[in-house]
Amino acid sequence: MTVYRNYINGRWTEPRSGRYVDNVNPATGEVLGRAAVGTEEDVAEAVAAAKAAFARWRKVPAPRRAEILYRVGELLRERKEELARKMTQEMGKVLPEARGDVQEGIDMAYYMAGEGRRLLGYTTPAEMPDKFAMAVREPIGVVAAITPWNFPMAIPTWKIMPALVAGNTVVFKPATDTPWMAYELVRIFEEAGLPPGVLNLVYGPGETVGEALLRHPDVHLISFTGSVESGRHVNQVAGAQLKRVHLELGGKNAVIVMDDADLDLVEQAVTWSAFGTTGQRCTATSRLLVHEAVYDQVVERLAARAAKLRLGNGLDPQTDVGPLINGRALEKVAYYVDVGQEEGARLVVGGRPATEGELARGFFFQPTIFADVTPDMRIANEEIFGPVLAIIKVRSLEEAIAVNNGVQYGLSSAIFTRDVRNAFVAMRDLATGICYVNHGTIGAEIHLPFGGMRATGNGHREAGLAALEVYTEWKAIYVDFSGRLQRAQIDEVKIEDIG
Ligand code: UN1
Repeated sequence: MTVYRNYINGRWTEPRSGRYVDNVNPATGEVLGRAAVGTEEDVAEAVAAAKAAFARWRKVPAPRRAEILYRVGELLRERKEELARKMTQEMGKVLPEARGDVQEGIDMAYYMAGEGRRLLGYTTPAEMPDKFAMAVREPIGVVAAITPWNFPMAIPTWKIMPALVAGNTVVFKPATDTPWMAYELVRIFEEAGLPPGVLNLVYGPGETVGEALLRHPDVHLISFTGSVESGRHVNQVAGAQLKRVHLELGGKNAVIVMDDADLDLVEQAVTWSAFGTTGQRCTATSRLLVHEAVYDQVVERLAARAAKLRLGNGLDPQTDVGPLINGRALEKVAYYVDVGQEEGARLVVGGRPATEGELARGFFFQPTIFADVTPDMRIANEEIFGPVLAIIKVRSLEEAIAVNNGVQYGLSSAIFTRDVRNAFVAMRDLATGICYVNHGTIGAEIHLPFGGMRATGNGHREAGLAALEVYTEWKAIYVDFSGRLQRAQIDEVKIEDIG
């Protein structure tokens, strides 16, 4: 059994609490390891280490910083299979998806390693003669990366890698449900040659360890992925201290199915994006807005397909859908199924925990579809984060777009159509940060901006070049080589004086 300790200033250290919690396999109930319960003192030590390391790390040439990230990418690639197997045990997602999660980390490592030789700023003409002007990117300082359990490898890399290549140092607080992946990732950074203090790891609950990071005056940037409620709290506490806050919050993503859609493709794509990762992606499809002309057909096809999905341990190649992450998640999903029934939606498939045989040991819930949902129902507005799809009938593209945009979230959306006009209207009018045509709502690639509008975030984006906007700030530099006092906006530049 592995014991995951905090990693502070290049050393694996006991938490000050002396306490550890079990890391449980959500498919079997087996205890996989024990994770440190960090304290405020551990956070203070980690922040102090990150602050001290920043003084040097910010001056290491970015291409050199990038070489370490590249090496991390190589190590992740070599260990992809081993890491994926561990991830499936720790988090439950089926093995091919766990491989994909590690792959996102590899992709991000190589992509951000490339940024080490770019991190582009710009030069621009100065308005006075014999004067040079440029804008360069600077690191911000100590970054707190607070990450969720649903992409336990990918999301930490989305935060840590751009932060590091830009010259920041990091304190990483992973989700309590996935300490193993955090441990493996930090070990790989250590092996790749990252200097002590540049990346620190503190385990523990949000209420204590997370809170201490929000409040610590030497933490300059909080990057948080999680619920809207927690995100609001992060923003209030850290924002009040004028820290930079980057938030990736919930989703209530919809797929629009038009009357001219390829329904075979819809069937496959929606099943994948609604029930893949057991619906536990911020990008998961949780609403399906179906044109009335194909409504009955789509409901019937999806229900038949959902009923055939095989639940089980994600290591078993026969399994389509793994467990939910823990008992609280199972209760939440069951609660929303009750809510949907009370609201008058029609349960067409699923609706109960799955407890046959071996499944009783884990947190399994049947893939569930509600039809005849109306846009005002709670199950059409609130994020359930489980295998529950709400199908809503619409009469036109305009109505579908209005329903899509009518929720508080704006992460991902999609349209299935063969009509180029429908596609372009949807691309223009869907109010989400990510938009797909003829593809479900999941599966974003790491070199494009990732994030959402309205309550999904606070305007920042993860991944892609957009990540650099989060992890750097601009410095405008003016060099006057005229040898005299030149006052911008005041002294007139006379063309005849120019020699
Ligand atoms: C998430 O659920 O928070 O786009 C991230 C996707 C994945 C990432 C999801 N690449 O579905």
